[in-house]
Amino acid sequence: MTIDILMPRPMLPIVQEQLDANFTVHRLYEADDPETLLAEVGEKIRGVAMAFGPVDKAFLSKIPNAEIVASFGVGYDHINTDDCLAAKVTVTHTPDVLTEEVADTALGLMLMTVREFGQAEQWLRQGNWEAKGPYPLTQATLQGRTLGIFGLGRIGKAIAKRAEAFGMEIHYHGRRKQDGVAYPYHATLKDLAAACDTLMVVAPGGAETQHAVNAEVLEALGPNGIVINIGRGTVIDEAALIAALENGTIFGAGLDVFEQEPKVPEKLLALPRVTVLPHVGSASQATRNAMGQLVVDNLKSWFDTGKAVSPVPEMG
Ligand code: NAP
Ligand code: 8YV
Repeated sequence: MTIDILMPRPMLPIVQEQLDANFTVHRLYEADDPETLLAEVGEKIRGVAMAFGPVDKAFLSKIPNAEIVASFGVGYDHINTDDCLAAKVTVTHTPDVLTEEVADTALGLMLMTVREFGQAEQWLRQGNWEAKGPYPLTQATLQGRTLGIFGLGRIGKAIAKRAEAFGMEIHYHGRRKQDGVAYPYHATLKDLAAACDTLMVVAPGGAETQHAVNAEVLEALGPNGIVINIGRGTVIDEAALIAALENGTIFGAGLDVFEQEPKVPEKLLALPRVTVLPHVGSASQATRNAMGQLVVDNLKSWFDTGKAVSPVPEMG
């Protein structure tokens, strides 16, 4: 007897092909009426393969026999893990396989922001180099900057390693000081911001970190301050960030993630020292395939052995 898997939205070919070969896959996005399909197949569903949520009590009530939600991505702020634990549903994610790729993107974004490479490229493409002369000298340089990392986890550490090679001094903030880490620790985010001029946000999203980077933190970062966000959009109060950039409270920002993706506020786009990327931190084919493979491996392992490969920490 085959096992029924729910796929609410399209996933990579590498995921679809392997799931089709091993399970019966119900694709909600192909149904004329997804709710009707869910009502028809909900009781049979034992596993879910997905990238975006929400996964909460209401969703789980429609798939009462589900055992596992295999999420594509390391961040799982779209999943209510308490509701999953209560429903005895295991949650898995895709850590590690994307760490180096996302750290590379973070460094690229930081360099682009500090040295205005995106704007300089536009200068050339729009014919200004020939017509008007060289791109203006950048007011900021990476040299001599101190990097404050908010969220010194897997990706944060990979960023720190790269930033050290660029000669940056590293500080960090998290919920606790980490054993064996020599970088100076700051017990509050405001203290971290005051100690650095470049704030790298790589903490997870969710209620605990919602708007942690607020007006007060930006004020502490100061007029040379540059914020880079490679973590989650919700961690920064976007309205406070726009105000801080408009008022010169901070110098610039580089953002891969936003509060209401794919919507990006016009006001942010209008600011001159802002670099924006469309959430591409892990977006190479090789890394996305590795993430997809881990989704498949989690589902196969769960139904073959009763154990998941990479459950989220809340699963114990
Ligand atoms: P991780 O290893 O779990 O690291 C997260 C770090 O954040 C930990 O050091 C943790 O330290 C800290 N942290 C967690 N909750 C916190 C809180 N409430 N307050 C303060 N610090 C907190 O995760 P990771 O693999 O590095 O991934 C980090 C995040 O990056 C993901 O959750 C995801 O949102 C984001 N991400 C984005 C992209 C992209 O494409 N832009 C790609 C991948 C990941 P403590 O436990 O000491 O607090
Ligand atoms: C993914 C990410 O693009 O892993 C994460 O947390 O943000 C990215 O790698 C995203 O999760 C895809 O849904």
